[in-house]
Amino acid sequence: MRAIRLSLVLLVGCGARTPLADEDASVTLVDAARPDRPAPVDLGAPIIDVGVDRPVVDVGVDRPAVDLGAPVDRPSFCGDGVLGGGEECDFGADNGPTDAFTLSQPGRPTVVVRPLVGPLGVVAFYRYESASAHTGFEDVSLANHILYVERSTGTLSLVYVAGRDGDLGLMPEQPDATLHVNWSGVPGAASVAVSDDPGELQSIGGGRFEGRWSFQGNTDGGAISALPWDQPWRITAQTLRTDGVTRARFVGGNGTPVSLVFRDDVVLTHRVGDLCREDCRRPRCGDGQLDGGERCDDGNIAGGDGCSSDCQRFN
Ligand SMILES: [Ca+2]
Ligand SMILES: [Ca+2]
Ligand SMILES: [Ca+2]
Ligand SMILES: [Ca+2]
Repeated sequence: MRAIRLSLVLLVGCGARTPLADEDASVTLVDAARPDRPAPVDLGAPIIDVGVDRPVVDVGVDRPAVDLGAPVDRPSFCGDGVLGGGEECDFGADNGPTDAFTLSQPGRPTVVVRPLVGPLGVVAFYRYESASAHTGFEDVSLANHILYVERSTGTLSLVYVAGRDGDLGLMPEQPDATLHVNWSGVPGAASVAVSDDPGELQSIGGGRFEGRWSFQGNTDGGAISALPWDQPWRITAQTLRTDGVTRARFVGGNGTPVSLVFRDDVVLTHRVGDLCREDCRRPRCGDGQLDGGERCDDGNIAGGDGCSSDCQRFN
């Protein structure tokens, strides 16, 4: 019996929880441990940036003056407009193409062209017969812009011819055509050498010429001569109205004719004067490039081979 009582005591002892000093006091203890908080700070109204310019505040930091010393000589380069070592010329932004003749149309790359050199005077070259031209470049519905030079005299002309002579018996025949073309920028010395047909190509003053053509089964056109070699010029051909002509090309001395956008302006530029290439080299007679101031350049400075030693004559 004693043993049983002991067990009971032990069981009671193990199952009984020792009470905390004060169960309800735990809340009170936490509160008591919290430090005193400072009184809330009044932050005032929020600062709203309404975008008002704030004055620049001079914070007054003195920057030390830096002595950069004497200017340092910079090396010259081609295109700086200063003639440097190894350069034959340097015109700065004016360095560029030196080609005597270039052809351009809006939105297309500029191409270098040369005149077609022939033995005939321009009137004979045009060979106006049966109300038509017979240069050999005529074709149905095709307009040719030809830059032509007579070999013996060096006379430079702009020839324009559209259509083809029906009397040649070639088919198809040139359909009925109406063509209005204006030229502007023609140097004052130039004049109409041939009009196909008479009166249809004429000077209207101020460097302007106009062609007003109607033709059926043949050609219309003409020639403007003599364009100066010794001054720069820029001639624009503007096609205003056309029926019966649908294609155009430029014919020069470079071999293959240059196809043109028929209705777009055609600008032929002649360059001359003191010229400097993009690589700061001067154009030279005999370098094979027809430069401003030259009438020919066959790649040598020998005469009697079609281009004289000074690039001024076709002999
Ligand atoms: Ca330079
Ligand atoms: Ca005619
Ligand atoms: Ca040359
Ligand atoms: Ca030569």
